[in-house]
Amino acid sequence: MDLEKITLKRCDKKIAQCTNEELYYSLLEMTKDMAGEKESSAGKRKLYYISAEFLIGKLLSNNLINLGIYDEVKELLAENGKNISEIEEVEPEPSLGNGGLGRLAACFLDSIASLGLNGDGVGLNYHYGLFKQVFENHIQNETPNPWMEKESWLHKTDVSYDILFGGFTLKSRLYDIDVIGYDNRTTKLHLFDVETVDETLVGDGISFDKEDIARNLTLFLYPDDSDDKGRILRVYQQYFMVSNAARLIIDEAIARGSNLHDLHEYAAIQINDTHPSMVIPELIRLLLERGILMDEAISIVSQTCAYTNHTILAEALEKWPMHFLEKAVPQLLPIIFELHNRVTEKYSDKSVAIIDDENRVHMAHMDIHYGYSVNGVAYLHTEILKNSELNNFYKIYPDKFNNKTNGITFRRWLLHCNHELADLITELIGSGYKKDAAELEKLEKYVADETVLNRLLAIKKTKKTQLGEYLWRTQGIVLDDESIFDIQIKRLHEYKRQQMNALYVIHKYFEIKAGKKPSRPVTVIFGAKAAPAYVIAKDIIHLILCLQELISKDPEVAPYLRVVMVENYNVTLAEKLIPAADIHEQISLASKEASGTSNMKFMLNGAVAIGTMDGANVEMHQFVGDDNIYIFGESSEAVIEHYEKADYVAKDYYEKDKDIKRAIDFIVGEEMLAVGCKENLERLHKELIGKDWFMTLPDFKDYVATKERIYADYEDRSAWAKKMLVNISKAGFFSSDRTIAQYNEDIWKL
Ligand code: 26Q
Repeated sequence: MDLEKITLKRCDKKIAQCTNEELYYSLLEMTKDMAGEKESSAGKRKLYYISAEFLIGKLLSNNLINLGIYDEVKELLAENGKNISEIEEVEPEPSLGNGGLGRLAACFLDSIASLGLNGDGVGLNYHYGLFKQVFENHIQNETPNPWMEKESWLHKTDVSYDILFGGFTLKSRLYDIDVIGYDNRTTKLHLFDVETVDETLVGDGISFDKEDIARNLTLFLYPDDSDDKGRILRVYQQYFMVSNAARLIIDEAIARGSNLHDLHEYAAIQINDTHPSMVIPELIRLLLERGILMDEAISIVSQTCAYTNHTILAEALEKWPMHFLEKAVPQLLPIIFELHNRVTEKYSDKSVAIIDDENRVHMAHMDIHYGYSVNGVAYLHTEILKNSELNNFYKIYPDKFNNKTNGITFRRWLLHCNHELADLITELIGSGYKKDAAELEKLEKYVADETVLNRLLAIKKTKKTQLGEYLWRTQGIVLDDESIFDIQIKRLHEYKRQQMNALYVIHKYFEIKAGKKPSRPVTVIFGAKAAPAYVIAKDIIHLILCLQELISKDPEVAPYLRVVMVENYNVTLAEKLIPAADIHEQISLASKEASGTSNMKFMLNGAVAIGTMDGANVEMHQFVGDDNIYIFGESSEAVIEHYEKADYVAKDYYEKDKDIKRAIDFIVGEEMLAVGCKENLERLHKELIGKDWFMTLPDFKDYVATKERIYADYEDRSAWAKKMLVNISKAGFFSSDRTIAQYNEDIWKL
C-alpha cells in the first residue's frame, strides 16, 4: 500500500505527523489510483442507468472495503495513532438525492460493479445536494449543502457536448466517479455539468435566480418546484441530463462497432422513474438526425429503453404542460406529437394517451408505450400497478409488466456500518455471505444458541452506545442506551405517517401521566427532511420538535419517554442510526409506499419492524413469519376501496374515540402552545380532523395496541434476540445483488 509514500509526497510528512485532513486527501488519492487500475467490464450490450439522483453518500470507507484493504488501512493508521472513523468524518457527504429512489440507484451501481456487469450510471453533477436541514425555533430551515472540493472523487473528462435549448446552447462537461465493485471490477457514475454554472448565484438560504439557466442548471438537486419557474427549470435539467446521456450512448456504441441500426444490441437504458423519460424522444431525434427513418428509430428506441415506476401517488407522476416543453425543448415537440398520434390511432381510450385534454404530456405513458419493460419495485406495488393504477396499460401490454423487488448493498449497510455484527456473522458462518447473501440463512441454526443470542444483544448495545456518543458530540443530544430505541427515519411525507407516531407519543404521555409507567423507558427517534414548500410536512416536524422539548422538560414523563429528532438526516446518519435500532417504524398507509428500503437495512442489522402490509414489508412478513414482525392496520385492498368510495370521514373517528380526540386536541392545547407556534399547530390540527387524507385515525388504535405488544415482548430478552437473529438470517433476499441479477436476467440481458 502506498499511503506512506503518498503522505510523504503530498505534505512531506510521515503518517503519524499528518492531520486527519491530510490523511483523508492522501487516502482519496490512493483509492482513486487503485480504482483506476481496476478493469471495467466489457461485453456487447451495455446498461445505462439514467437517474436524476444518485444518493451515493460518503465513499472513502466503502471504497476501501470494496478494494479489500479496509482492515489493512485501519491497522496501519492505528499503528500511527490515527483513528479511521475520525478520518471518515473529514469527507463531505454528496447528498445527490432526495431519498429512496436516489439511494436505490447508488446501491444498484455498487451491485452492478460487484457482479462485474457492463453498466454505468448517468446523472447530473449538482453542486449542492439536497439542502442541509437546520432547526430554528422548532422549525425546519434550509441551507445550501455543498460537497465538491478542489480534490474530490470526480475525474474531469474530455467529454463535452453542445446542448441545444429553445433559443440558446449550453456546453456540457462530463465528470466521472469510479464505482468500485466488491472484489470485482469498476464501473462509472457519469455526472454531466454545464461549464457556465456559477455558485455565486446562490442568495439567502437556498434561493437563486431560477431563470438564469446557463448559470443555475446544475446548481441544485431538484430546485423547489412550488412555482412555475422552478418547474420549468426541472425540464431544462432533465433534458440536459438525457441529451448528454443519449449522445454518450450513441458515441460509445459507435466506438464499439454499432451502426446505430443495431443500437439496442449495444445499449440498454433503464429510466429511473419518469425524470429521464425525455431520453425516448431525444434518442429518436438523434437517430433521425443521423439518417434513420422514423419507423425504424422508434423501433430501435423501443427495444432499448425500460422504465421503473417508484410511486403510485398520482401527484408524483410527471405531467409537463406543453408550453414548458415548447419553451425549453421545442425540438422534441414534433417527436412527442408523432409518438402521441401513433398511440391515439391505435387506442381510443383517452386514459392511455400521451397528451391529455389539458395539453399536458404524461411522461410515464410515453415510457410504457415506447419502452420494452415496465417494472414496479416490490411485489405488492407491481400488483397495484397492474390491477389498478396502470391497469389500462397492463391490459394492452401484459408482457411488459414485471416486478423487481428492491434491494440494498450489504457492503455499505452491514460490512461498513456494522463491523461488529459482520465479524460475528463471519465467525459463525464464514464470509461467503458477503458475495452470496442467501448464505445468511445458515445463521438459523443458532436460533436457540444462548451464547450467540447474547452476543447479538451485546453488539446491539454497543451500537446504541456508539450512536449516543456520536449524537452527543455532533448534535448535543443525550441518549439513554438502556432504553428501547424505536426509530423512524425517512422523508417526511403524510403517507409515511410520522404524524401517527407523534400521536402515539402524545397518547403515551397521557398514559404515563395517569400512572401507567412503562417497565423500561422508550426513546422514539425521528429523522426526516420535508420538501421546502410542503407546508403540512413542515408542520409535522414542528409538532415533533415541540414534543421533544415539552416531554424532556416534564419530570413526570421524561424518565420514561423521550422524543429525539435528529437534525439533517442523511446517509451518514442513517449508517449510525440503523445498527442502533431495536424497533423500526414502517407505518405507511397500505398501498402508498412502493417498497421502502430502510426496512431492509434495519432488518439486516437485527431490528424488528412494526409495520403495515405495504411495500416490501409484505415480503419481509412472508420471510420472517408472524412472530418476527409486528403487522397492523388496514389492508391495501381496504384502503383502495375507501378511496374509490370516498367514504372516509376523519371527523367521525375524532368524535367517537376519546383517546383519539385527546391526542389530537393536545396539539393545540395549552402546553403545546407554550412551546410551539400557534399557526403551525392549528393548521395541523385542522388537517387531521378535517381531512387526514392518509387515514391515520382508522389505524391508530391498532397501532397503539401493537406498540404496547412489541414493547412488552422486548422484555423477554432471549426471545427478542431470537427475533433479531431470524430477521438477519432472512435478509439475504433483500440484497441488491439479487435485485440486479434479476434486472439483468429479465430486462437488460447484458
Ligand atoms: C416529481 C415531480 C416533481 C418534483 C419532484 C418529483 C419527484 C421527486 C422525487 C418524484 C419522486 C421522487 C422520489 C421518489 C422516491 O424516492 N420513491 C421511493 O423509491 C424507493 C425506491 O424504489 C421506494 O423504496 C420508495 O417506496 C419510494 O417512495
